[in-house]
Amino acid sequence: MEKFRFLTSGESHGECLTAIIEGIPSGFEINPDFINTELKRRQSGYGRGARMDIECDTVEIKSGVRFGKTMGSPVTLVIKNKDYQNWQKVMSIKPEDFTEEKSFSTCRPGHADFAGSVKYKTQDLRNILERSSARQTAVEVAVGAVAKQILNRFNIKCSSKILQIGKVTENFENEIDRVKAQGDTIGGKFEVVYENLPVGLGSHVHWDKKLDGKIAQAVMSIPAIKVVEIGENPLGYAGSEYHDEMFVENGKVIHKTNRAGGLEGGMTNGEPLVVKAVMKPIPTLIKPLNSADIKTMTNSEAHFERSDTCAVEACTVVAEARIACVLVDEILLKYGGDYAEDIIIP
Ligand code: EPS
Repeated sequence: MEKFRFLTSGESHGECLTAIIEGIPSGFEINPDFINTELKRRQSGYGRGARMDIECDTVEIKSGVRFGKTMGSPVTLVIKNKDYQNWQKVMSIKPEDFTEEKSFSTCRPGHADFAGSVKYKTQDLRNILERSSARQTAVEVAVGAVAKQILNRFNIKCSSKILQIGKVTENFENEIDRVKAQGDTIGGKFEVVYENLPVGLGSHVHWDKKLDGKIAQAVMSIPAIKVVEIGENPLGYAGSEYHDEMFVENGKVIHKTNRAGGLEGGMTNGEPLVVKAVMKPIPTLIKPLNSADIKTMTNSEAHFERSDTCAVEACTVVAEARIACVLVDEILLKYGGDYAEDIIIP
């Protein structure tokens, strides 16, 4: 992202999560209540774990907003980890506080533990878990909630729904209960839709400017995502069945179907943007899988810490947020502007 950029920091059991957003023009209304509503959405959903009973994610806006509006300067967001009070010793920055409490060396298959331990040369997998945990997505949702408030000015609206949990397309809660009773976890498929986008966001001229590619990267890099689709999966369709025919109605070009999911040639085509994604089952399992202990180099059972049975609902909120950030960036790239009124979408 070139115009709307952000960096995040923070560990799952550290003091707080932080984001600095750069590139927001002045004059956009930012309401922290809306950010907190989004944070609550991420925390809820059937199948979440015990950590969500501890946290009550609330944003603190530390810079860049004055009297309810952006100032053009970087916006800093902070979310405190309530659980930090139970982890202060384990997460201390002081060398004299060294402890092996909560350290572990048996990798969780499917998580970042093994590759992270080799890459960052540590036998204490706590150092990898802390940043690879999906806890990080809380502050990303806060950033996305800022982006959504920018999109709101242009009447660009978002919705999402769960399509599938495991193999089940209805009665999601029953399926989550069934899996939970077995000490297991389950993934699923969801859909995010953005409506009222102008035609021509993105570009066909270079691979790295194509909006489908940018969205795929933004969604694919959410923890546990393995598949991203735009519109209908074309497998099995003939060309005549798949492509959305065009018509002119009331002097406007329209599509009566939207199998392309609102993107043609890497650009928005005026139809709703439809993004679907598949989340794998969370890899932190109560009933551990066979794994390797990288300290003793012996076969061992994977590390278990409390976990969610299913976080697909939370993941839809994270995907909404990631896509919102990409869309704001595209709008700023196409229409420019240093203050809100300066940005006019024809
Ligand atoms: C999460 C917080 C984490 C996990 C979960 C997501 O908290 P804790 O590790 O203290 O239980 O509940 O992350 C994972 C299960 C994972 O594998 O990354 C959150 O805030 O969403």
